[in-house]
Amino acid sequence: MKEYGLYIVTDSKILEGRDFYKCIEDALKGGVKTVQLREKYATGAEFLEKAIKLRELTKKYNAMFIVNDRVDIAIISNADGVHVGQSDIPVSYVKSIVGKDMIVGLSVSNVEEAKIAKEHGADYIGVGAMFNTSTKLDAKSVSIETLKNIRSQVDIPIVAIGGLQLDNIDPIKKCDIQGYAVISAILGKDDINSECTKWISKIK
Ligand code: TZP
Ligand code: MG
Repeated sequence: MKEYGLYIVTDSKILEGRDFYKCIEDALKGGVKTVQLREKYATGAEFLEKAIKLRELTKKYNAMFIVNDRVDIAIISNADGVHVGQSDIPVSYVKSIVGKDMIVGLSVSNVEEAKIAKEHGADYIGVGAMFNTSTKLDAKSVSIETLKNIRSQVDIPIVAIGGLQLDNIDPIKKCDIQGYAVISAILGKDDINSECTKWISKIK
């Protein structure tokens, strides 16, 4: 099984005009194991171009590449997976389109959604927002208690997301999760590479 590990989710807005591919490559050099392309303001053409380039870049570093929302672009770019939310195409339909070789991730924020995710064939769940975040303003908040309950009741890989910082993840580390998804605490830093190195030693 592939490792989710340190999982970055892209957001060009947070990069504030810095070179997109250099920033992601710095993160990959720093040990990121999964990159999710999530660009809410990109056109279809921009999104596809980024997907094709990130596919190549992630391959070079032996990392997983996951596309947010766009099942079609995940297929065209030969991504390892696609990630959808509660209001996107239901996981069972996504699975029927992408086939068994592509990972499908679903965002959940409670035990019920997590159980349904597994029943419908999700390969992993993104659980959050674990802490306050200004990156996704409509994110529902999830307590550590709920994360523990999801862990004990739903046996698929869990990626925690939302407001994760180097100094707040200790309680999450105790919950036997498989991935740490981060946007601003890594991509918002000047030195992305050295920030990733700190995260890798923190989560191991
Ligand atoms: N889904 C739930 S919270 C979130 C997403 C995409 C944003 C996470 O961003 P940050 O900056 O790591 O809090
Ligand atoms: Mg979505």
